[in-house]
Amino acid sequence: MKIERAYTILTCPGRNFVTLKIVTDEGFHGLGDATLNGRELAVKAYLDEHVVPCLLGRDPRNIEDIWQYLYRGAYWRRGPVTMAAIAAVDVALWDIKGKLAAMPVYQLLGGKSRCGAMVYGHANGRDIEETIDEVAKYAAMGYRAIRAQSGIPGIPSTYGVAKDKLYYEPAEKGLPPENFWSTEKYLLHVPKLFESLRVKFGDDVHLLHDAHHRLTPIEAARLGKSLEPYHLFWLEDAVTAELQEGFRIVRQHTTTPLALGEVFNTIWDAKTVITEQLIDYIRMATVHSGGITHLKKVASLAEIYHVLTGCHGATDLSPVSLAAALHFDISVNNFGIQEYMLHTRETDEVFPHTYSFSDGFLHPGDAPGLGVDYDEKLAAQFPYERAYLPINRKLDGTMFNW
Ligand code: EZ4
Ligand code: CO
Repeated sequence: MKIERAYTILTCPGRNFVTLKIVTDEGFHGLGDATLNGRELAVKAYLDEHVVPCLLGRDPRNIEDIWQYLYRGAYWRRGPVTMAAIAAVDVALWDIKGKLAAMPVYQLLGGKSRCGAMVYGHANGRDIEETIDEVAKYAAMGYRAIRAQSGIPGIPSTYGVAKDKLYYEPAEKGLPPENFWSTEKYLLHVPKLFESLRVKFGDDVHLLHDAHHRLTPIEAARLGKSLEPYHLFWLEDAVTAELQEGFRIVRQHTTTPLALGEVFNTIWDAKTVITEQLIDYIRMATVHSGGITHLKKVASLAEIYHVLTGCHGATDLSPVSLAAALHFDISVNNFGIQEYMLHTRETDEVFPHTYSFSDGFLHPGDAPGLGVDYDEKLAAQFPYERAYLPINRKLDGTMFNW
């Protein structure tokens, strides 16, 4: 069996997605997500110009060998563009293998470890009252776990607090918008938010929060400590993690569980925080971390250090990525939770899929492969539009993290 054709398809049904389609000489095809928010065309060119020519004629069943060929063979290792390109190939090959075996991908990964993947939804409001209303909506929809973000008094706009509620989209068309930030105001506000949420919703619902890499280790330690009475499921991206050792300081001060890794690309990015048990949840996703093949290795390392998985699942990860995550989630033993943001109706129509939500859980379905298809005709109606994540400045104008 040979790879006969492989090509990328770009579409923008509300936001940009890059998808790789691999077709075999026996008529099977597989899909892989290659979307890197705000840098989409870089991954597309990497695939079109440098990867696809090397794939033609290869046996699509040799997933591990093709992964190593693309990783080691390039000489230039790691990085989000490279690893997203490798991920797209890898996930498409798992999709093909599932179809060949006439099995859903989770069966190839060891079968089911649980009936479904618990997900968390995104509730965000301009202030505490509006955030409470949003949390109530997710609770009413059956969510067991809800991430809560609120605007901060005295700061005009905050990343992670969207205008569009249910279909939250982090990127904006055109050039990057600018947000402003004050750590002092943030650290005073967040404990008040979670105190109000516990008073309103009680102790049962899992509450999560994302700090989007904006704190220093000692500030994160303070936040974690001040949130302990509200027993968060996790505090995400408390500190940027280029310096993994920074998490030692956070860890020694607080029992609030820590989640990290949505921007990581390889196991090396997570090595110190996992092996020193500095985090509780690893957020890496197939699309930005070399696909199912690499994420399985990350999960195996994490498992022996009591770290659970919590895959990134924002709207800039396509339905192909979400499906790949779900097959992974229900098969590995050390699954923790899955992020879930609803895609727009147009996106769901471009990517018809078998996964489904019920009672706070997502289920991948039992179709052979990933269970996701791609409507190329419909996709062609939504041409690419340049869009970026916002940038963030301190109130005095200093460029800051997100
Ligand atoms: O900022 O997916 O936890 N989720 C997040 C997301 C990310 C975007 C970046 O492209 O932090 O909203
Ligand atoms: Co995040």
